[in-house]
Amino acid sequence: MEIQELLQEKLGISIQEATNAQVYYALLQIVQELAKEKEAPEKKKKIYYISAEFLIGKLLSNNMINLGIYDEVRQVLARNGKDICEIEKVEPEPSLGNGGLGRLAACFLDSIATLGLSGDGIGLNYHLGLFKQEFESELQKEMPNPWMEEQSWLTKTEVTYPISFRGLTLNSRMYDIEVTGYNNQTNKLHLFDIDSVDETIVKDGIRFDKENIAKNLTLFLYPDDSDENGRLLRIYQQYFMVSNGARLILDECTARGCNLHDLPDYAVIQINDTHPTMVIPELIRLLMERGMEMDEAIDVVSRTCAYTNHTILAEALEKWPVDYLKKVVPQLVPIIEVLDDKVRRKYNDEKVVIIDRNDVVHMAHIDIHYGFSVNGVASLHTEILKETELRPFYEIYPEKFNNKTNGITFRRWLIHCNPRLAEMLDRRIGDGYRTNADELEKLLAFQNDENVLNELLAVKKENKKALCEYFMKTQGVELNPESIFDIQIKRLHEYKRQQMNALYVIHKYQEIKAGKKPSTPITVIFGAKAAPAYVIAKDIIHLILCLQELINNDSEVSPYLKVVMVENYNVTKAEKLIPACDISEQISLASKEASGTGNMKFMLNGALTLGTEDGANVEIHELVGDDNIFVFGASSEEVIGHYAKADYVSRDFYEKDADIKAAVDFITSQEMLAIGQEENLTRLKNELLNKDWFMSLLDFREYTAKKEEALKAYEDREAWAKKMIVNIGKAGYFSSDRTIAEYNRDIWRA
Ligand code: 26V
Repeated sequence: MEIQELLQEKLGISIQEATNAQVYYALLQIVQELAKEKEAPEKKKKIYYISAEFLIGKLLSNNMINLGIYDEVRQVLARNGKDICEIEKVEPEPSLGNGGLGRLAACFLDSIATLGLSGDGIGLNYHLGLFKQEFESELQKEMPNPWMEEQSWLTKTEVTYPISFRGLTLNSRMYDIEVTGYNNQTNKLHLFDIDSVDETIVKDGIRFDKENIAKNLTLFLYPDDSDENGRLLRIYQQYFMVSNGARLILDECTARGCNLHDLPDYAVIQINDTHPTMVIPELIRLLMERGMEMDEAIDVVSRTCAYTNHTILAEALEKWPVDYLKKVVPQLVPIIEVLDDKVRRKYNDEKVVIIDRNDVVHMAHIDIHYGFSVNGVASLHTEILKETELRPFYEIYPEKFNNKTNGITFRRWLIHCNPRLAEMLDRRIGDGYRTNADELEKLLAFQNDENVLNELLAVKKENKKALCEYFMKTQGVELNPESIFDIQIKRLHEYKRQQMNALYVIHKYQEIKAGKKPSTPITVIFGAKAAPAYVIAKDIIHLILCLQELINNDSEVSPYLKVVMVENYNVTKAEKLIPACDISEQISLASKEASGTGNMKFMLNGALTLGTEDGANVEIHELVGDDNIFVFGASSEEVIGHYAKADYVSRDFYEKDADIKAAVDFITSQEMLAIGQEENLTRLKNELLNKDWFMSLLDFREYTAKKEEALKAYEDREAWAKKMIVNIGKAGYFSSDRTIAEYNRDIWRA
């Protein structure tokens, strides 16, 4: 049936008469039915990607693109006076992740289906996604972020398991979301839940009773873990996820004819960071329950599980006190003790033990000893793991370590979010790049073609205008599309150094006040959520919002410089911001950003990177060459050296550099105190002066100099457009199809 008829039939009234919401729900049903038809028969070996986060974003348009009906639907709607963008707005965004790690999981599911691999996601059905961010008096306020509706992408299944905790058994239920591949099969995302979650226990923003597990287990993504009850709830969530996952995997493999002794021939489990690590002892436990000897169970599980590390930040590497595990999942403790005992006997090295002398369980150590693969997410990151962070493990198991540089799905991050660019590419180089990302290289042939260069600049201009309209409508902020759009959007964390960018803004403000006006106006855009208990991160947001208020209302400065912080930054907003960006801020302290994936999205959409030699920036640099990226700052070796010698003193930089001093002092100036809170601003200033753990002041000079260079380069529009071409042309490497093909070649072999 034609789409027009299908839609009409579902609606029961004419498309013209229907509301946007009615059209959305009708399309949702149609897409679900079409997706279902493409569910592929399972192969013998199946990939299970288990993750606490799947930051899937809105699904309607993405699914329609993957099913090949997007253009037809858009035209049908347009013929009937409906705008597809308005229909998209009806869909709530499921924010089931924090940032890169969760979005990566979503991109990977897309690519697994697109490559025709048999592979599903396993996670949790959080009722409230990452909090909704509101700004009030220049401060972040956290509000609940519901996304589930009567009719949604979730399909309730009959799969349910009794999951036991100490003194409590809860019956789970599995919900499925169809994962469409681009012109290919449909796989599934399985999200586990309980029926008894009670959203009414949330009070006063996002506070809730952390002890009522039957009501709160899957209520929130990342409940605040700044107190013990919060941390225990995390363990409840993690165990619930992996116990359900493990049971599902065993049941499915058995149904496919597996006798459990040969589990590794039927399943491979990719453990996304340490949140799902308990799947290892849980699987061992379940296999023993089904009659397997412990040693064999350990061996079978070790050949089935593979681990991805996503960070080297010590505070993010999970460690649980044995006491916590005893309080929640006592059944796992004897197993973890045996796993530890084996390690101790074999290696006699305190650095690689599982339970340390303080009775704390190092989750990553379980993964490394009892998994068959350990991978980092960009080549620098993997090298740092091997040489520094996980060196004792690399010495034991060199063969387990491998690198899988992250990637992004081009369906969402080009075809959907930037239709103007996609249309131009189709016309200029054909649409082969949509399935074979390397074909973007064909664009490189146009580096000296004035028409193509102009066309590319025109596309960017249109995207910037669209973003201006969006800001006007949503936040009432007027932006100048003729200005340079300099964008930093990512989780708020000190290592990502939004504070260094804010110091640049202050510096620029001071220069303009002193009469040094930039020849092209600059718009600095931020978007970030700060973890609710992360005090300094919230202070940084406060600083940025105060600067926004001060600068945008200063008629002497605002024609040349504007600052905006996007409220409630999420996937949907990223899709609007990225196509409109000129300068992509990737300024983490070298060695700290495992990979970054925003950097890839910006590059693909023709923004130029201003960044440190960190994470995947290093690979972007290698691909585009020195002339097409703006690189600055201390190298990862220097930084690691500073930490080792503890010889970085931020105050020295403050005292010997007048610009740094002036910018830092400005944080608590009269102008700022008139707008902001003294407590927050003073705390932040003191942090920079006395600690500056992520060395913003160390790199500030080079950063401002490099940014000036980028702003200058922007003025030569033709030369800039050539750089854009090189960035887009070389972005093919960062397709998650490439990443997934590598996972499958080297790890999964499915
Ligand atoms: C988590 C937390 C939670 C507690 C507060 C401090 C903190 C700091 C960092 C993290 C990161 C957890 C792991 C993570 O999200 N890693 C990200 O993974 C992306 C996908 O591989 C990668 O692109 C990012 O560079 C990396 O930060």
